[in-house]
Amino acid sequence: MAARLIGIALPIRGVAATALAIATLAPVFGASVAAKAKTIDIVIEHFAFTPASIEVEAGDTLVFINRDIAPHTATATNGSWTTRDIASGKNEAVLVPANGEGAYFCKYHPVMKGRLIIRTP
Ligand SMILES: [Cu+2]
Repeated sequence: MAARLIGIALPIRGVAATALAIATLAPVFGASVAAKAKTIDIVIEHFAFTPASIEVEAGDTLVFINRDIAPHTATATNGSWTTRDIASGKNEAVLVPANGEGAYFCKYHPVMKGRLIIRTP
């Protein structure tokens, strides 16, 4: 239960500060993709995504690294993108879609929340 409470507290911190930026930038244009797409690691540990909020560009690759015992996913709240199930100790990569939803969660543990601030390249 303690782990779940930590999972709630961590993601919420960054959300308020970035809410305005997300509201502005959420409709991403699909025309171009970054010339130099990046690979960005997001660690899942203690039932939380770290960093909970991160700036990315369409075309970047996110690698979710599961350091928990339990399986997790990273799934857009509107279903526009998702990882496969990420087993304990495994990684799953997902491409940041041009028109993807920034808010995401774990479908097995919906209190686990993260946010992508998706910029246009
Ligand atoms: Cu989970």
